[in-house]
Amino acid sequence: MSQKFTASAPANIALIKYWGKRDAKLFLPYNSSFSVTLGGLKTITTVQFLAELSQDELSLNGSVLSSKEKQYVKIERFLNLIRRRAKSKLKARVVSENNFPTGAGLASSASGFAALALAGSRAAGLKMSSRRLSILARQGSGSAARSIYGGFVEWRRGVRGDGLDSYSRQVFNESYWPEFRIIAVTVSKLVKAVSSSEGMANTIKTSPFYKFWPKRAARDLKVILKAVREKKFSLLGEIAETNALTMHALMLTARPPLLYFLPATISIINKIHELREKGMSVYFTIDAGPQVKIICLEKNVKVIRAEMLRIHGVEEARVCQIGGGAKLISRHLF
Ligand code: 2P0
Repeated sequence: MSQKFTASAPANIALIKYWGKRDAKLFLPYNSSFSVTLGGLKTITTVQFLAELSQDELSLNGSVLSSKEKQYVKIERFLNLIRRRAKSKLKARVVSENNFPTGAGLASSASGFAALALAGSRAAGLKMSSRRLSILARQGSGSAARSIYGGFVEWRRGVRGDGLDSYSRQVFNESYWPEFRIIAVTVSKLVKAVSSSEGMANTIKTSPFYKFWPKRAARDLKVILKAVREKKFSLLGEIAETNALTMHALMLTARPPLLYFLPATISIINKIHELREKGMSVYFTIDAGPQVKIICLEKNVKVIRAEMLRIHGVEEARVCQIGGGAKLISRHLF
């Protein structure tokens, strides 16, 4: 029997998107990406390896996963990476909970695999550096490589074939920009039809414009790093918004086309542009789903949130500050 470990890991939102794997098995991206860690949205996961188990026992948000489910297979494969490294054959009991509604379109695989990497590696007797944890988490879900750290985070694509140079680093910590806010606006709680993994693969294969993406993302990353360093909020917002729209433009040119927007998504975009025309510094970003994440400053949160809640189809608008990184906690889930 191994010791029980529990980790908490945050969700993150990419300001420069990760879109496309050059190696699908190792989750190696074509481009580096950049995110801000979301305070208050996290996954908590407890892991214990036990001799009495004949197979992994996984429970997510209160329901036990059957070994046939896609999610079970993904997590089992990830636990195998940890077992291989720890030279262990023991099966694990894993209980994991998000403190935000699942299926609400707020990325849960990033926080989920970051928490599992930390709790799982420690439960297996491994003590890994943050860099190693980022490399491990990446192999559960690419964006999880970024959820190891708090604040502003860059995931460098790396160039090696073995992925050992494809990990995240913290650019600035969570106290760097106290006025910075993200408002997560939910327009649909339905689970998306096409997963990010499938969407990426399809875009690479069929969009004639994908070849322009890695270079464009690299240029955007350079500019946004400078904008963060100099605290130029409007420049940061502009680049983030354009980068997200460029990613969606690629998706639209895939065959079959990938359209993640709902009518309310468009209404929100229009409202943000209207507020901007009136002089407010407010921007948005959108992932592979219909929800919108608004990038703004604390002084404008009240007005923006009220405007959002007036839009037909908007279900929720959750205000997030910049959050801290993954950490071990003492309150176990079993
Ligand atoms: C991102 N997304 O940078 C991008 C932008 C969605 C759009 O990372 O296939 O769940 O598991 O590596 O990390 C969501 O995709 O994909 C994502 P996999 P993941 O946040």
